Amino acid sequence: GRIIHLADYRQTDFVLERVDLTFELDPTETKVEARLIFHRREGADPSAPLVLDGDELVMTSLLFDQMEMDKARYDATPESLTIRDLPASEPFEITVTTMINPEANTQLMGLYRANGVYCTQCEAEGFRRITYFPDRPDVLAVYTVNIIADKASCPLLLSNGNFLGGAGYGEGKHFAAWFDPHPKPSYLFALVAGDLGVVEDTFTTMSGREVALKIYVEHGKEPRAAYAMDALKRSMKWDEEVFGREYDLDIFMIVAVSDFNMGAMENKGLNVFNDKYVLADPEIATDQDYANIEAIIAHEYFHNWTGNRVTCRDWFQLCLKEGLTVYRDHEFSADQRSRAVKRIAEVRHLKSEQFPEDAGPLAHPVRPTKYREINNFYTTTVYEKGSEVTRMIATILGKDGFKKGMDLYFERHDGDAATIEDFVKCFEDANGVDLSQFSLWYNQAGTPLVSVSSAYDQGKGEFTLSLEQMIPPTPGQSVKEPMHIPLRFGLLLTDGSEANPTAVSGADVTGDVLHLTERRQTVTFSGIASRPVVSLNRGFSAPVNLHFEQAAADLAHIARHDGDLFARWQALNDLALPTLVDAARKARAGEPVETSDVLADTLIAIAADESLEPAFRAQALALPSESDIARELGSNNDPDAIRTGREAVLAFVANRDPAVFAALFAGHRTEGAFTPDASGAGHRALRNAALAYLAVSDGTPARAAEAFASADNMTDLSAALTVLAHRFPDAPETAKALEAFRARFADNALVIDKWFSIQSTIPGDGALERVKALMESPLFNKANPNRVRALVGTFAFSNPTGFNRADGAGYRFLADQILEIDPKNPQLAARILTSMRSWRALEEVRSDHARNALRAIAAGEKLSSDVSDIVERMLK
Ligand code: B3K
Ligand code: ZN
Repeated sequence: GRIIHLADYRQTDFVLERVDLTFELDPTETKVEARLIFHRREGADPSAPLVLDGDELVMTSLLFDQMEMDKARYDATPESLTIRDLPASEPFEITVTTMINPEANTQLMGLYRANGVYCTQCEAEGFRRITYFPDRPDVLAVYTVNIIADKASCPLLLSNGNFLGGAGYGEGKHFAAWFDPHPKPSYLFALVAGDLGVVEDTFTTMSGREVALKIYVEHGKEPRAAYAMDALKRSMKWDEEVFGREYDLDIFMIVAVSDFNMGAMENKGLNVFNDKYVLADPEIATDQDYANIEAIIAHEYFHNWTGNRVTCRDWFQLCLKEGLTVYRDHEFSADQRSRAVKRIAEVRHLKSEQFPEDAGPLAHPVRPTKYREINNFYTTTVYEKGSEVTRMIATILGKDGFKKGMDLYFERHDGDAATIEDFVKCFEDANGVDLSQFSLWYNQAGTPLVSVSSAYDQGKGEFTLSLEQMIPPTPGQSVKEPMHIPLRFGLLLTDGSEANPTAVSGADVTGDVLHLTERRQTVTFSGIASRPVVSLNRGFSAPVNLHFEQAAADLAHIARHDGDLFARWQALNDLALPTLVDAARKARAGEPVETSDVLADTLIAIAADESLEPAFRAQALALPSESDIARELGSNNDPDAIRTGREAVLAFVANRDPAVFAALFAGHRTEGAFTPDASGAGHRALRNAALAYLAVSDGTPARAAEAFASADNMTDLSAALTVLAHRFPDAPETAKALEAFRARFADNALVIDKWFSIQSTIPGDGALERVKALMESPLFNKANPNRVRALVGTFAFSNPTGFNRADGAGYRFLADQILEIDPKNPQLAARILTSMRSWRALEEVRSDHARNALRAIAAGEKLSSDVSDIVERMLK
């Protein structure tokens, strides 16, 4: 495919005034009639042709102002429709009819049919698989949609906006008409038809309008949509209270489908969801599932303003809607749950997913300047780093300043297709500030490294911090400018209180935020009576790597005494990481691993501290992961040595004081009816964290088997099964539990996905054979994206030792899978392939095998542009 550049953006020559679509649905021969009214844009070239996008389209008729179009005036190929000799200024009407085959659409882009349900996915460029269209986000129009379908198999006919009416249509068919008064780009179009159950509710908006809420699920699963409905109502309320945003249609619908390439999609008034993010009850869903549902329901709902009312001018601006909307869903979840615990989870995720992306061959700016395949830019950089950039704006401007900027953004750009510059300008104008240096965060890829050293002068009562920033080179960007890095901080004294400097020089410090803006800065704090311990980058105010050699005792001090709970977790993490890195190095060299008393004792003290919330203590107990250690090591990685070292440290902690873990395990069992709230989830998380340590000190599966047998909810059940499978893969107790789990949930696809994931992440050399055997299971279904992700995706992304086997068999297996999946579902294939994004950081034997596997993929015949784009960037 050809490379698209941001710099080449230009407006369309024609303005689309309105769209009327009529669908005659049929599993293999669906007829789509699109009536499009255009006029030439003022000032546009009067001879320019109209060029519409298509993708695998078959056109059966073309009318110009209701009359058959002269063949000499157009060219139609499956990829485009070009029409010439069009009026200079007056409006004209094009009616184009296409025939499409929803059953054969295994890409799950455009209109497809899975499990008897017709459904669409149009973002980013799926609408062009339905009809010829100016399929780009800056073309906004009002849509009317007529749907005609078989009444028995499709009693339900849905599209965006408000329902206009429906009736019988003869021959067992019926029709429904929908009208969406809000101009929208084609990527927000949706159609759903089928036979589904519904859960209904209402929401009264802040101005007193009643909105009908409907969640459609498979018949019989209605009770499992209750939590999603509750989350939706809380989201609607929160967006009114916090962002002043009210819903704007009479109806809001969510449809849950089981075959979906992603999490969910924010189509106007008609969100389509992967059912994994809708369906829950205590028997089938873990606390994590509930938290995900809450976050994704909120995210898609929040898009109604950040994405739909204000959309993106072009796909380079994707973070305008995604980064901002992730920020909004993060804030929502923080308000619904424990803010500090939520932040810890976000930072863990950012570091384990985004930091590696930013450090490898797929690194790109939050706002890229070029792409070959836009589907490959729905990345953790655009989403999660994009959210962090928005968070930094809020940190720099403060709560009120941020709110003023957001209000101006909605006021100025409602109905627009906007850019990042438009967005940033609103914050500048509303606050009278200059954010030009800050804007580098959108344009420079790579995680900044901030190196810090400190000195204390007792005589002068002065404390100095020397800071230096370095932004590593990334593909296409070798030289970087210094950025504006806002670092929240505190100066902790020995008694746990905070020092209040009488003066600060060398940097702009506002409140508790230090603004690092130069390449090198030395900051002096005066009036400090005794040596303070710096708690830096509190709340992870900037998404950077810090190199700050703080003494273990200082980190332990922060971990035990900081007033900021997040900072306590971060200090614990900083305390653990060097020990784990050293352990990995020793294991690699075949030397005995050194453990750390300070680390173990600090961890255990926090775990046992009943004054702290259990969810926080559970997070504290989770040592940095194998991939965290790999990232810290940076290069020449041996995943086996990393695991061996980490296991030794973990065993040391487990055996330090097993009585503490036993007490936590016994004391935090949730009794009575299950509720998915954050507090119950915290108790379960702490109990299950303790169980994982106890399995190590016990050395036998008995306790986990007992926990499995007595679990009365999916969180405890799957946690016990994970401990059994990962710690005692060959024990008869494990085989028995896995079989009991399979038998009990065989007819529940979402739970069987867990059964596959738990087994695909069992560490060690046997993993690949296990995964291959599971692929032969009658429960495996390679046509279902959730199932493929659960088994193949989870193996490649989350089983470092199993996947990165020294003989390269894991990579060869993945290459075969990618080549098999790609012709059917390129997006799924490309996404799973990104699991190899850190291959260059592996030691030589493994990286050679990985390169060969990537080359085998690159040599594949008829690769999709999705996979070839990823594999070529990875090999570059
Ligand atoms: N906007 C969609 C993602 C679409 C992905 C297209 N490949 C879901 C979301 O971010 O809310
Ligand atoms: Zn989104």
